[in-house]
Amino acid sequence: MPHSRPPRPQLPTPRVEPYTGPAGGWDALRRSWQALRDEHITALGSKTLLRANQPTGFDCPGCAWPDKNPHSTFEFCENGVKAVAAEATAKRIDRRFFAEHAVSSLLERDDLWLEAQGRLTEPMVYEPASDRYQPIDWEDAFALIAAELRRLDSPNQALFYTSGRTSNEAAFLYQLMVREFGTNNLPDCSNMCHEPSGVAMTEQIGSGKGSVVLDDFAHAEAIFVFGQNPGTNHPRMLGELRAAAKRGCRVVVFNPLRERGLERFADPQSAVEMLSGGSTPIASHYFQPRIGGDLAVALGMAKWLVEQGALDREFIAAHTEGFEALSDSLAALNWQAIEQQAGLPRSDIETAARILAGSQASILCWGMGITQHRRSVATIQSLINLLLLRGQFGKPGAGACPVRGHSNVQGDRTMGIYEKPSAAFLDALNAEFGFAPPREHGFDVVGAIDALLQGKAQILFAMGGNFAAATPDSQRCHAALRRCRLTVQVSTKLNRSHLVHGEQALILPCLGRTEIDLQAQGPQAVTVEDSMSMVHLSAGMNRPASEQLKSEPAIVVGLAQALLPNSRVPWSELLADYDRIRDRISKVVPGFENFNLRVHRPGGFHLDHPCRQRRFPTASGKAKLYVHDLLDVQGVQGGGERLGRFTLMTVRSHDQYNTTVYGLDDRYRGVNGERRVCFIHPDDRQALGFGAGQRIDIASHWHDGERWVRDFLLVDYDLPRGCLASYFPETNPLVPLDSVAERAGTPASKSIPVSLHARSA
Ligand SMILES: Nc1nc2c(c(=O)[nH]1)N[C@H]1C(S)=C(S)[C@@H](COP(=O)(O)OP(=O)(O)OC[C@H]3O[C@@H](n4cnc5c(=O)[nH]c(N)nc54)[C@H](O)[C@@H]3O)O[C@H]1N2
Ligand SMILES: Nc1nc2c(c(=O)[nH]1)N[C@H]1C(S)=C(S)[C@@H](COP(=O)(O)OP(=O)(O)OC[C@H]3O[C@@H](n4cnc5c(=O)[nH]c(N)nc54)[C@H](O)[C@@H]3O)O[C@H]1N2
Ligand SMILES: [Mo]
Repeated sequence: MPHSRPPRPQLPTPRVEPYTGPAGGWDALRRSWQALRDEHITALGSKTLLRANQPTGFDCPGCAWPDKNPHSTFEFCENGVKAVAAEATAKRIDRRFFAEHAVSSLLERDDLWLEAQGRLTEPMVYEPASDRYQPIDWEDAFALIAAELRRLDSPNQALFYTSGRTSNEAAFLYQLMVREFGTNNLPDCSNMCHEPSGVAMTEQIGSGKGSVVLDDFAHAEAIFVFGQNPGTNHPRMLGELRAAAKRGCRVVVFNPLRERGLERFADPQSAVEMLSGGSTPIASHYFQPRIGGDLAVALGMAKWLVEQGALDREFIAAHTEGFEALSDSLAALNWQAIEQQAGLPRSDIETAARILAGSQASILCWGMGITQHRRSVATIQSLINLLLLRGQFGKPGAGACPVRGHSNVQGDRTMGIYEKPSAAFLDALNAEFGFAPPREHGFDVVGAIDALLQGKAQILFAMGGNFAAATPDSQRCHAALRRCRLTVQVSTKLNRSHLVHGEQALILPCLGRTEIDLQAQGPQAVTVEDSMSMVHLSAGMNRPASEQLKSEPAIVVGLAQALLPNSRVPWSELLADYDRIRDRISKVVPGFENFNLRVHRPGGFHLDHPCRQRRFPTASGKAKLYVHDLLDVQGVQGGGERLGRFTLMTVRSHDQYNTTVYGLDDRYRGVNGERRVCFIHPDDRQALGFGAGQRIDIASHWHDGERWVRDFLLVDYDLPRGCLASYFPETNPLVPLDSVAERAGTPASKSIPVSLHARSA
């Protein structure tokens, strides 16, 4: 029945019951096995996993947490298994699938169903008459894109998005092609993720990257974890936290929501824990501020440190500037305002400050709970102030640790995937390749959507990712995509961005990390950079999902040759042997000297971080103590609970990788068989007159009107009053396009002002 509407999927009845076990443990192993079985790859999958994060294997396509060195045999976790299984799946989507399903019918399917169809196998082009994707030759696809790009009035009318799985080699070639074409429009997933960390730290300490290495976790006396859920998103980090907790290191958590993984963990890699049924408590202190309350927490902690004189005066004098102004502004702050904004009593904030003061080696980790707010840059700079006041740079066991998301998101930036490249980077490109790269800065993700809506851009080319689902304000973003003259998606799996497309649309299927990448000079390895600036090789060993797949570098080269016939870049030569790409990288990107030599050593190499030597490459050569005030937080919060207004944070469940939905369960939060849930404090629910398990609609409130999502299940949860949590991407329609982090442009998807409403019949 090719033309009929899809049958309504048989959804299991949602089941909500609090999860009382530890994170990890046998449940994690069971769910890993199930993931392999669901993808029909129990044998291949197990073989594949033994090569995950090994010196001669591939880099896990899951998160950016670094590998242990020396490596253990099993360098993966439950959610790494899901990511690998999703890529190595035995399921395939071929031309018959696309012939059978019109795009309009696929649009009615949910993300779980789209993902479950399997790997894309050949290039496809959209045919409006039949509303279907049809096969197209690679050469024709490249010619079509090149022709459309050349038709533009200006290269700045094209947008080139990147998601963070793209390798260093592919990213370097990609930005090279885009800049030779003539634009810096290189928005990326970072814009929605750790952009505020980069902005804040570059201004403050002269480097946008984290300063710690994995080994520091073994030397820390206190580890602070702000706004991050490692049990789900960086499970291997729990191994580090567990070891630290076991030797008495304080683990201090700030998170509005009680996250199981931060409370207890049974390490599947520990035979003793697994066989004895034991587990290890992780957090020594678990504080639940209100959403967005971290700025007040950081200011309160700093106020206490200064007032108690618990300072590293030598470090402050030698390496920082701005102490007087900071201490004056902290003295003027009153505790009542701090407590009110933080949603925590003064005593809690002082307890945390006392732990910091008593620790000679402190690490500060943070994730999306800190970056996806209007005042995230101010919050991060206020948190880094704490490290500076205590001299926590340039010694073992201390430093800043923004925990990155995608496995190579940090490397992509290093390779020049950035809409605001530095002059020095562009000069180096110019010197090496002999063309004048454009100097005008380009659009970030939010700017790109805006440019499409205003008709300033007409073409979107996406190297991976899922632009239509990951971005804010879904309705406006979809309108923007539909206005495009051409959308091109380089992808491994079917997703919403193939269905919400431009007038013309292409799907270009590519190899994944686990697959053999065969080029003219033989099988190739790529490189990636993890969250702690370790650069290492990654080589797949599975047969590609289809003979027609191309590697990302091959796709860039194919397009570059069609688009830039007079280019002096020897594209085919570079593609034949990725060592040659790395040689070019070593001439353009600082820190990559002798790249091939160093990266072929087992474990790769570490990119120097100046702050580890107490060098702060800011204009003055000193780290800056920043003054930020508490103003406006209340406004940002959307009015407070008394007005029936709540602040909603959009988070990940345990069964998803960003927009890729693997299943409908969120084990550690006790939710099964449902993703349209809204976590709420039981007293708030009762005050609104709603029953437990009632379904409601959610409206967000912004200066330009209301946005709605409907039919969400209310789930009682341990989080502060006035705060709500739901999953992304289901709630992305609620995030206003212009509600972004100040100076970083990151959508404020963790602080959406909303109200809850009974379902209209
Ligand atoms: N399995 C899996 N792994 C992943 C991903 C995935 O989707 N699935 N995504 C990858 C990517 S791209 C990224 S960026 C990372 C994301 O990893 P995380 O940063 O852990 O991302 P979130 O799930 O968004 O969770 C944010 C946490 O912040 C808390 N939070 C929200 N608002 C606030 C606040 O105002 N203050 C504080 N203190 N806490 C707050 C939430 O309760 C939640 O625990 O994970 C990466 N790894
Ligand atoms: N409301 C809300 N929105 C958010 C967030 C949030 O917390 N709340 N988080 C934000 C964050 S932190 C991020 S990083 C973004 C993520 O945004 P994106 O990076 O754009 O999204 P993903 O879901 O990671 O992309 C998944 C798709 O990538 C493709 N893919 C997978 N592997 C490969 C590969 O090796 N090569 C290629 N070419 N394609 C591949 C597959 O087709 C898959 O469908 O979302 C952001 N959006
Ligand atoms: Mo991310």
